[in-house]
Amino acid sequence: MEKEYKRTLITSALPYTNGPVHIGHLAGVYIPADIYARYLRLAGRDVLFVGGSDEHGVPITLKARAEGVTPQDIVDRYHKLIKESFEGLGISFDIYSRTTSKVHHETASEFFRHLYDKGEFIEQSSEQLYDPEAGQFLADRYVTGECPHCHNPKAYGDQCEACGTSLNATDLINPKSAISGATPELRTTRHWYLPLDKWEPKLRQWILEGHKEWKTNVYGQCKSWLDMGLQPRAVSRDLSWGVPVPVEGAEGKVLYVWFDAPIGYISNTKELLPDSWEKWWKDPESRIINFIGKDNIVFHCIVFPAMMMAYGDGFQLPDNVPANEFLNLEGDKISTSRNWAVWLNEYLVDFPGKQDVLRYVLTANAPETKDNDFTWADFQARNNNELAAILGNFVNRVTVLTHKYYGGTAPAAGEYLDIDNDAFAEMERLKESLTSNLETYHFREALKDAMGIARMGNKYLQDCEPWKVIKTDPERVATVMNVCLQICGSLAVAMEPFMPFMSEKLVATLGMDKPRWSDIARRDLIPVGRTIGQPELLFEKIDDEAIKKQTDRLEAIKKENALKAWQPAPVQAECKIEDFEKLDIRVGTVLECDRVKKADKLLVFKIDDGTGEPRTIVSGIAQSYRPEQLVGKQVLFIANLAPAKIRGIVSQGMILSALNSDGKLVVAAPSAKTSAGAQVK
Ligand code: B3M
Ligand code: ZN
Repeated sequence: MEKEYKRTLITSALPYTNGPVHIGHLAGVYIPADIYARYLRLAGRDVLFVGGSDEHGVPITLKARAEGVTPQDIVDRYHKLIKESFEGLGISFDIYSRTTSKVHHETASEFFRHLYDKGEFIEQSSEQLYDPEAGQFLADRYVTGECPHCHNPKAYGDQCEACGTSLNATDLINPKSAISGATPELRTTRHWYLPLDKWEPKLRQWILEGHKEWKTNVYGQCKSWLDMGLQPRAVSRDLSWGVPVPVEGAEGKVLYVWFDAPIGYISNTKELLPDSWEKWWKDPESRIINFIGKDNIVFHCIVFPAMMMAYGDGFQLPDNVPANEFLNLEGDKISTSRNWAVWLNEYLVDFPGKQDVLRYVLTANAPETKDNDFTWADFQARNNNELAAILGNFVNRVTVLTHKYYGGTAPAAGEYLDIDNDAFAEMERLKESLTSNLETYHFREALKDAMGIARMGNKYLQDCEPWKVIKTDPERVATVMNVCLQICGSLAVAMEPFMPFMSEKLVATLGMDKPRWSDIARRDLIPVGRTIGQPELLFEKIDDEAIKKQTDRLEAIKKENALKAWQPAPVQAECKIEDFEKLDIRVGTVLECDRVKKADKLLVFKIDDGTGEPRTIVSGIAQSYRPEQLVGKQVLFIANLAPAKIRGIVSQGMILSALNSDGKLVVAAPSAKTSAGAQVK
């Protein structure tokens, strides 16, 4: 039998405030955490759901530098944006605070100081990369270079995103400063290290023996870390942005962002409950669940637990860390720096009132066991074919018929037939499966169960055909409609964790009290005589135009990114002046220009080359120019190229053009009107 806990503390990873949150964050962390919190609350359990912004770390200072503002400006901007958009999506945090708060600085500082006083750190000097131009040490993302493992040329000083390896800045091949571009030099500096190796046996015991029930991706990553052997890890940095190291002689040093950020969970609990926070962290009858993405596993399962073990004083380790894999967007990795994302704040503007649709799609397609892909086509299909056609349609038919037959008052059920009893039994079965999937963090499956209630309702209604039976057996119809209303009521409860906005509407339409989990599958949830509100559409169809707007935007970003990534081709092997002089390049004026039939790349030109006899040239630039754009223009052409037959036309030369970064050809031309036939020297 699973242990019954008195209370559950749910945390969700603290997003960095260097950009807005996107669908990857939502699908991986915030929606699952919110579903779980909402479910536990409905089930009457004592829950605390803690979130907040992670406002330290190098990416924030780099962004500030790039914009010429202070790091505080950056975190203020994104903290506000992120907090508001979470609210907009109905993420039901009990507190959403930030790591620049006073409480957090004090808490993190005290945490470090306590470990320091207990002698839990190793103090060590080492050689670190230093930027002589910027006059500072280069921690983490301040350096880029080649990954020593996979040779990705753009690895960061703390991690290679291509192969996922976590790195030390000094591991990089050909390191470059992200501040000045300078090649860093090595200088000696002193730091504090947490000896993870000291905690290895305890961590092994706790995870590998004690938590075999963890998700395989989480358990597997922990096991491979532990099997590789743990090393001491530096917990301070030579930076100015962060929580200052609270030790004498540590000027210019701050806590490593991954040391202070998880303490943020504690600080935020403390900020909300200054007098009773400890019971959530230290009472063995409480349990802690950390919702995170897969790139955060090591910090939550190894580093933070080691910090807590070192701290002692009854701090409990997480009971589970249900980390998700990654969500891709239209087949490509989501990336803040490449703007390849669907941003929550923009979604809320583009699709007002459709928060539940995003919540639904991201849950139905959640990357629980493997990376998954979000596409706008799937988003539209799930809205139109599932939410509107199944769930919305069922509720709508039931409310319409209740108004039509009973003036909007819930009718009494007569004697139940098998089909009615089966409907309740099926709901009971779905409720059980739904509950057990929620308890074990299988939210995709849980959502399928909840949708199963709507599918079942549709089928029941279809099988019972009240619109036919009403003519012959109105009493039977009263029973059927009563059962249908109970199914609607159950849906309002079962869907609440996933789609709270639609649930709230449905609860109001059905005149229900505050829903409780135990209400699902009840036969008397909607009592006889209850006034049912007017039918309203829970989900509208989403049309192609709205989807095209989104895919066009992504298309434009893709082009922009290709442009940014463009680099000139390497310079060809050296040639002699004599080689160049062999080419006779001249100015010509375009007299005529036409498409070449059945060749979509070719244009055929008549060029005035000054001889009085028009010259014919075929050129492969039809995808960059329409013929009429070129008539009357001057071009440069090679006059002494051996004639060649192209599509039956003899081409006497070649028009010069440059291949632009956007893939289009641009015709080379003299900068001022020039005599036809003039030679380029
Ligand atoms: N800010 C990393 C991230 O957003 C980090 C999480 C901190 S959780 C304590 O991926
Ligand atoms: Zn790599």
